[in-house]
Amino acid sequence: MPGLYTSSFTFGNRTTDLTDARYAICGVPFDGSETYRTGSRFATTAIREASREIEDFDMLEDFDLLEIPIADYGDVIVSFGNAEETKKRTSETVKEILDAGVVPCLIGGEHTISYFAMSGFEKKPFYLVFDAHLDFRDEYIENRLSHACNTRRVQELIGAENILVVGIRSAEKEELEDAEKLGLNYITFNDCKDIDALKVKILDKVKGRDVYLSIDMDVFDPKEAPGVCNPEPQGFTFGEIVDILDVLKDVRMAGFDITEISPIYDSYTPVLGAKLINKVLVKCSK
Ligand SMILES: [Mn+2]
Repeated sequence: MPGLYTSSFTFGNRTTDLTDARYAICGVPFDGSETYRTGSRFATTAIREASREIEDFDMLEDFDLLEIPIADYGDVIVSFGNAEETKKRTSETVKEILDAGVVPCLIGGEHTISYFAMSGFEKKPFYLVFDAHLDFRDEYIENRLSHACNTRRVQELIGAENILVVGIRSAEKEELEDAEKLGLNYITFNDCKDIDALKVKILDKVKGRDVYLSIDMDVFDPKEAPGVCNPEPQGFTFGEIVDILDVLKDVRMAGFDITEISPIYDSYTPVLGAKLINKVLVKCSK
């Protein structure tokens, strides 16, 4: 516990213990397979720093975040250059959080940490992922634990029928053929223009289910979130994503992550990430 005039460097300055929390923030500063703009390992610190500057009261949602008990469980000690060991450490940390009856909220790091986290669930939840990229390659540059293969690895874990990918605007022809062959549910960005219709489509898959939510920050328009590892033109505004997150009121949140922010390219995107975490928690609690 901090003193009278000191604070601990935690998400939102929170000091709640894991045992008293409903949600646990946990960083995974791993960016070992990044293929373009690296530096997502610095996002766990940058997002915490930004979170400390955001009001606990969400005026637009008329909701006080202090009503939600949130613990900061620290960062996984990453074994750089060793994705297998990092997977083991991340999945075991997620299991620790789940065993305490708490919902894990992971901060990346690259998108691969999402697959690492899903590996820690004994009872696998539905996987709802927002991403500009399909990430459905079987391997990328001889690396099966590449961030370009995240959704493919999750599919092997839980089956394509338990995944919905939203906002896709980039994929190889072969990835799309594999996705069709394996029956992967995905909604391209062209089919995301009508937000109300999109919410209906998402709820059709997730309503009433245990859901793990994964947000790759490159699903946003790069004008909104410039500090991402693989920027992809077009994409959602922050307001649109907040609107879409209304679907969380009708699911049981099993866990979530936000990934792929590289703060060295932009100091605003971590603010967007921190605010997005707050919005997810508020939507789940209303
Ligand atoms: Mn992506």
